[in-house]
Amino acid sequence: MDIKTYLADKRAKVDEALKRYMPGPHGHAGKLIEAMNYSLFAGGKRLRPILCISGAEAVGGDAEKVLPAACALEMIHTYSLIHDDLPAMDNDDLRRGKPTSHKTFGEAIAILAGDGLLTEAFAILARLELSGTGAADVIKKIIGLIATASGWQGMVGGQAMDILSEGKDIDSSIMGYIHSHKTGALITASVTSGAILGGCSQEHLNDITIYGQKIGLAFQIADDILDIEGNAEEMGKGTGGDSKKGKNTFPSVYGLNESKKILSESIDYAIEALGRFDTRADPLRHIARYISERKK
Ligand code: GRG
Repeated sequence: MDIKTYLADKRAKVDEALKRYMPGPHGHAGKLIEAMNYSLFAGGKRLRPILCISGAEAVGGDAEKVLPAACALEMIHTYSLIHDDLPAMDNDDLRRGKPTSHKTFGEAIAILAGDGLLTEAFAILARLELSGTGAADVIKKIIGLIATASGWQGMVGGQAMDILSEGKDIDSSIMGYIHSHKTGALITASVTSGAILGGCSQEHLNDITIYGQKIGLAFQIADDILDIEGNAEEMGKGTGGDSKKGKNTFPSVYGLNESKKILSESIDYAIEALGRFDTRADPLRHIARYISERKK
């Protein structure tokens, strides 16, 4: 299979569905909706929604049925990027090749656009049963799983620890905590929620959870390496920011060569975890490779 064509095709499907979920600016919330759409449609890779779809397909599920959940995951991810870019956090000017939300709309509207996307995601998830996506107990399970992965036990917890440890020497256990939570938790929840909605067995869910954790780790290492070796224009955001801000990254803790080795081992491990899956999991296998080779 050609992974680039697969990703482009799925990205287009996710974009179409996101447009159905997000109205154009109107009424008194017009400016807020404009800010939500600005970041949502600024050109992300749509990795998390694609993982949700590929996770469902890997266990014989229907891609169309998981589209609403896939869109919700992208909304949560976009909220996290808007808030991460704020002056109180990373203070970044560029995201997805465009001025960040707070640069365009001001800090208050950027915060609220993030809040609006996060809460809308859960409104979409809560309506899944009505759209015929699955049974109530399955939907309840994935709402809990996505909420936990996004909140203090997941992404928000990792982000807090990342900020609290800036400029400090941290050991590998804190480093592992930060990245498995900040980046890994939502990536893992994306692929596992897709698999659950696709009707997977507990055995397959265990395997796919390991796959998610390993590609989540690989994704973060690749991101840290790109901050050193990447091309700012291609990536649509500045590079070199991690070391300027005294951030603890894989290269700063393990060195560049060791980081590349851990990256490659994580990808191999992720693919091995799918040993029990048939060819329907090939997109997941290709996505794992794509993560280590990505340029943006
Ligand atoms: C503010 C609660 C809160 C959390 C922020 C995701 C995150 C947590 C911060 C982003 C910081 C960062 C650059 C992390 C590295 C990995 C990462 C999540 C990169 C951005 O995700 P991509 O590459 O972005 O999937 P696109 O734009 O393609 O969707």
